[in-house]
Amino acid sequence: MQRKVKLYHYQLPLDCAMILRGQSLDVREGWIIELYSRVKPKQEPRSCPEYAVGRGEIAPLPGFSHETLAQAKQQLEHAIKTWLAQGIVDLSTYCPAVAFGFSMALLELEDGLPQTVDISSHYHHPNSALLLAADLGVVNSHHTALAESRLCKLKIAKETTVDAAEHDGEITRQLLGRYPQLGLRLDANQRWSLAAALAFAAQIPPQYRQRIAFIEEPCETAADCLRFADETGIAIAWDESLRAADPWQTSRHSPEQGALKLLSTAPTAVKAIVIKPMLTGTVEYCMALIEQAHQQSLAVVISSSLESSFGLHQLARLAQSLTPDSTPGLDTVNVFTQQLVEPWPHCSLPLIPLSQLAVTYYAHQVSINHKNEE
Ligand code: OSB
Ligand code: MG
Repeated sequence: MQRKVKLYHYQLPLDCAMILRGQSLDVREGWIIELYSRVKPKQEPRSCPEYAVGRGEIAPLPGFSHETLAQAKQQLEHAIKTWLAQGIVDLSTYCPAVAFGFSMALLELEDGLPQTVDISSHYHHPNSALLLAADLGVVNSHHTALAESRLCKLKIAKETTVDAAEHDGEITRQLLGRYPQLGLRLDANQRWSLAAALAFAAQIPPQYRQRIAFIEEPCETAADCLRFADETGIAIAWDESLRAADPWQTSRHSPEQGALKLLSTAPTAVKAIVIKPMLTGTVEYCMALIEQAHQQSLAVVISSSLESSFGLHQLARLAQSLTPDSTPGLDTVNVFTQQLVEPWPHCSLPLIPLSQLAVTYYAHQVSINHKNEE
């Protein structure tokens, strides 16, 4: 057999209220795919066949992914059968979760994904900006980490009133005042009106504003986000807008009409884009977006879609290879009660090995009359 595939299914309980706000998701479901491809035996031709292995995670995020889990499963099996039969599969026609996870497995199979994460290059946190809710209790309980961090990401706009936005502004100002070395990324998930966003900014003294690297999507509309940036001098970043400009169903064959077009006209107030590969597509497509963003002098933040610790680890490796100068946004392992396959740095949650997951085997049946090679 030249190729075979194992597909592991996982279901992990989680609590993601802080990150996803209103949306409730109690169980994260997905697959780890393992691609096996036979490598030529080096010396003894009759020795056991040896296989190179590549893995990837496929996990559409309900409420964010356009594809359902059932659609992803169906497409995944189609991709598996195509790859087994032909050794090649055009992933650009598949939904983002399948396209991304399968392309990661192929990349690993071809040794294209660096194996180790160089922890020393991120002095503030091994693989990610520390992710916190804009809550005084939460902030206080992370004093030690904050005192030695260069970068922290705050989830703001939990409540959307002008008063609540002002309160978020106060907490942000206190953080910047208390920790003079700290830079901030903020994420409002399009939840503020322009008035609320301006009430937030009014709490931040102008000399502090440059230490806010960006606010992701402060307002409901892109136009208001740009107006906010114009009026306050606080930089912004695209996350949701980038994906809205790029629904894979319509623009996957002509990305220059979707996300790439949004990037080609990026105003100066836009400093960064957030790429969530699981919601975006193949590694190759993510690379095209990154290249385009870099040409526009935009920073790129590779970010989590609440993958398992296995998927987070792969994203950290990918980020290190594609965006080495930018700290990725991967501090989400704590939404889970368990880790999967790969331990995340500094995380003490119990680890589930692949052997404890339900698995399905796939192999190409050449013809019924053919003798099995193994
Ligand atoms: O709002 O950016 C978001 C995770 C899943 C879905 C949406 C979001 C997130 C995160 C991940 O915030 C963490 C990050 O981006 O730094
Ligand atoms: Mg975001």
